[in-house]
Amino acid sequence: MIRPRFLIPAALLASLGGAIIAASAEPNPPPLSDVPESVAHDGILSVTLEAKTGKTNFDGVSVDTIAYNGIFAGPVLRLWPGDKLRVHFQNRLAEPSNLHFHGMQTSPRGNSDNVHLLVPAGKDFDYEVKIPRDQPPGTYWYHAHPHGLSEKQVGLGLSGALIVEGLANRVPNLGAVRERLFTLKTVEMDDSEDPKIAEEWHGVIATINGQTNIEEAMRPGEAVLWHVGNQSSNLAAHLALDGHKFTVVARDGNLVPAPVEAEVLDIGPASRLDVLVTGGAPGVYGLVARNVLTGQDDKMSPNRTIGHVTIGGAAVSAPKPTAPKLEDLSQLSPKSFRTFVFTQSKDSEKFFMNDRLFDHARVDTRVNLGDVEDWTIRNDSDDMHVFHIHQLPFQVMAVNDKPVPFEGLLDTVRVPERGSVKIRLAFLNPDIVGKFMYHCHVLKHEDKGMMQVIEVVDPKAVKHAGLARWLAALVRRGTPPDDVVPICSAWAAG
Ligand SMILES: [Cu+2]
Repeated sequence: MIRPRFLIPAALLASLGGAIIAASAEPNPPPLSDVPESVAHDGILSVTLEAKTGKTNFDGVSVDTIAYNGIFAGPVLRLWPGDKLRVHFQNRLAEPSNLHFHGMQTSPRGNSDNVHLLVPAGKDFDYEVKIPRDQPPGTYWYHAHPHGLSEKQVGLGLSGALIVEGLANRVPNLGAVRERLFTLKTVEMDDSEDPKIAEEWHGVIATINGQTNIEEAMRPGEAVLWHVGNQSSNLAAHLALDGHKFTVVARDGNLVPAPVEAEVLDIGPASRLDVLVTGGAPGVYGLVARNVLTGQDDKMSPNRTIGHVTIGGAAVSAPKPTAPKLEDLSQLSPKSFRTFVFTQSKDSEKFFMNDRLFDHARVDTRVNLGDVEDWTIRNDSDDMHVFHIHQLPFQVMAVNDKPVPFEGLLDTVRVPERGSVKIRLAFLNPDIVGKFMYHCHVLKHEDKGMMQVIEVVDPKAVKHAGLARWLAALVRRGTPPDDVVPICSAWAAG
């Protein structure tokens, strides 16, 4: 068994990280993991995130990484729906970076969740993100999103978990449960220079909460709510716990209409699952990352053990969660239908959506606020592509043209190779007016072009902005302009 030799006591880590990111002196809820956390108080979470290069030790192997506040797993941010998140971002890299708050149904404008904005090397920037009151509680994350640099920056560590509190209260009959966080990150390595990495990991280091071997404990019969997120740049995660099944209660922060049992958690890059784990008979069980081919010769394994769960102590009885009542977008009627096709060049150097490469200055799709649309995302390749849209979740209506029953909303979905998914999007939230992105969340594909810009336009605001400009020009020149001001000009400066 591989045991990490670099474990820093949790209390020391917390004191190191806490000194940098502590939000308040008020007592915090129980920690979700050994990763330093910052918890909102009185409706505000103020943190400093410093992006800088450094070294991280994985099982005795020192690897060049990039992290926030020196924490490879990423400082954990915890807040409630309706809270304000203030991030003082310090870019101490030799290249631009920025922040995206993945899954937040918030404004894409100004200093909110605006990935059009780049923070130059060496500069600071203050983000302020209003978490909507109706943001579904659950597991989200924040990460670097500079086009062309995303794969590298996220892949070396620039991400962290963002927990919107209150999920357990929304699952009927669940009651109070212990909650734990499992942030999955894979570091893809060129291992040719380090024989030790080649022997043990063969180019892929799979970690949970920044460690190559975590130790968890629970009681027989105890139900624990695990928040599991895959923050890898490119690789899907397949997580299994020997001798146990998971009960999925939410995906991408959105409750599922009925709890679903799973033996393996299949989590594409950027996806999250909130699952209940119920402790079985006393014993030690392996936490296994499946289908991550690592090691060489006799160390070669497609199933790498990256942790253990020890079950012991007095048995307790687990609650039986029941189905929540959820909104189903199939009740809505789509007004427009669009198709987006993922393709790539033969040398895999260019990745296209509808034959276009990303251009931040171009708006590819305009949608009116209040509209409901059905989008068909087609994957005309043999590669894994994962569709993600910022600012709003969607409902999968069909896979490979076959209608699927309602399974809750998602913000990220895998598009089958040589197949398609049809999704329904309801652009109803006035906060999301503005320009934002949809893209493949395999970040090497996004960096090489597989991303587009959507603008959600409020027709009323356009009318008013147009009228204001018309009046201003009339006063200035005595003649009215013949065009209408697009809404984006109202916030471009802000
Ligand atoms: Cu892709």
